[in-house]
Amino acid sequence: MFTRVPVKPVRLDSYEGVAPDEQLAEIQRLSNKFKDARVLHVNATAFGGGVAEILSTMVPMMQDLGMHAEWQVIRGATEFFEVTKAFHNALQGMPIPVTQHMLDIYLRYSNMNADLFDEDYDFVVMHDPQVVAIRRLLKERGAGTKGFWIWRCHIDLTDAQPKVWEFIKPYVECHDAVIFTMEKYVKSGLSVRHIAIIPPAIDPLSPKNVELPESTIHDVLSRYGIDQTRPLISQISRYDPWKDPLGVIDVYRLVKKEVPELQLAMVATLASDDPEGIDWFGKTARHAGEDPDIYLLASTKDNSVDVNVFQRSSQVVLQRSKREGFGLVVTEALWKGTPVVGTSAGGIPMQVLDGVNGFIADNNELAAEKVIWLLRNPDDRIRMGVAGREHVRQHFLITRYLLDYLRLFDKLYS
Ligand code: UPG
Repeated sequence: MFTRVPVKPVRLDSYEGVAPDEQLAEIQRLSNKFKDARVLHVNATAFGGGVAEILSTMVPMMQDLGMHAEWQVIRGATEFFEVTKAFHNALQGMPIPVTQHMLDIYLRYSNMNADLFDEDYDFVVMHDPQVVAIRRLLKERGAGTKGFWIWRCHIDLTDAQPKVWEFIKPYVECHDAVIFTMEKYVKSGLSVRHIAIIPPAIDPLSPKNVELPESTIHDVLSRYGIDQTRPLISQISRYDPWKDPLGVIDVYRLVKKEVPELQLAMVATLASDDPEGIDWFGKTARHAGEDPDIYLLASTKDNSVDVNVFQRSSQVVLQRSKREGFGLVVTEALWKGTPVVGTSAGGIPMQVLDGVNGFIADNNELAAEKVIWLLRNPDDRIRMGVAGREHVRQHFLITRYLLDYLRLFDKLYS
């Protein structure tokens, strides 16, 4: 066994009246086929980042449907996570060198993790490149052959560096199905039995997304010293080159020329599988300089309520990503009725409908112009916020995501 992650129970009937009725009915109908199914989700970190966020709800939801669902994380040390972060960057298109030594480290840890796999499941869902090799390594030993194995790719592969993609491709192809967030991430020549396109989703009832009392909002903002009488914009994202934290500050500076009372909050966790986080935090802090209106937060523990507060009390949320598989932070902000000024990276335009619930702006000048417009037009901001929440309700709630998984399980069974 890898390391089991405990999850808090979730009841599906509590989503009645929040998620669309037809989704809930279809989940109940399909799940009858999978009562008692043994399902294992495996990823690299129990905390920090989008995958952990999704699994903390998806796994207990499956349990509530009667499945024996579990979440486990693989074991690894810094040298392994440095390599997997380099893979992640190369797969998102960064031209970084990948050496034989790095491939050796990757395979050594993957083999070590394969040694830990000792039970059979009906469905095993492996999340992201950190865990992609394990199935094939098991097969080579004549193990891990029971059940259906699914590889779930959370990242934007559009410009994947060929060397790294070609390295992982045979491992990907050892799965019975692969899930991508968008059609455009499917690499040509990939040979697997099932390819499913499933965008991720958020849990509307988690502490990160529920409505909050005014007193909580007030307390959190006061704790960080935010002036609640002045405008606030924020970006909630790991300190990571793909999230362009320096660009966020540049946009803020452009807006501040027109709106001098503006404040900026950047809110992040430091994930255990992301060794670059600290360096990028330092770079961001140096770029921010001495500006007292820039608030840089970096948490090493769950800060869901803080995230909730910043997403709902900012007038505008920024998402300046250069690559973004999907961007749960965008979904979360839209769900709270806050317009988002995003880029056209990856999954952002699926969520931010330009001029409807926010704006797509790829350069900093245009982004600043859109932020200024939103700050100066509160009625339009509210109208856009309502549209954003409804867009998420229809397409990006966890119930739809669960349903898509059940549909894939069903396809694999038949
Ligand atoms: N988060 C916190 N605290 C913070 C900052 C972030 O809890 O201080 C959460 C955030 O609320 C969100 C998650 O971390 O729930 C971040 O998810 P996301 O915005 O999706 O980014 P990544 O961590 O980079 O997740 C990867 C992909 C992303 C995709 C996600 C799920 O990069 O594009 O949406 O996986 O497929």
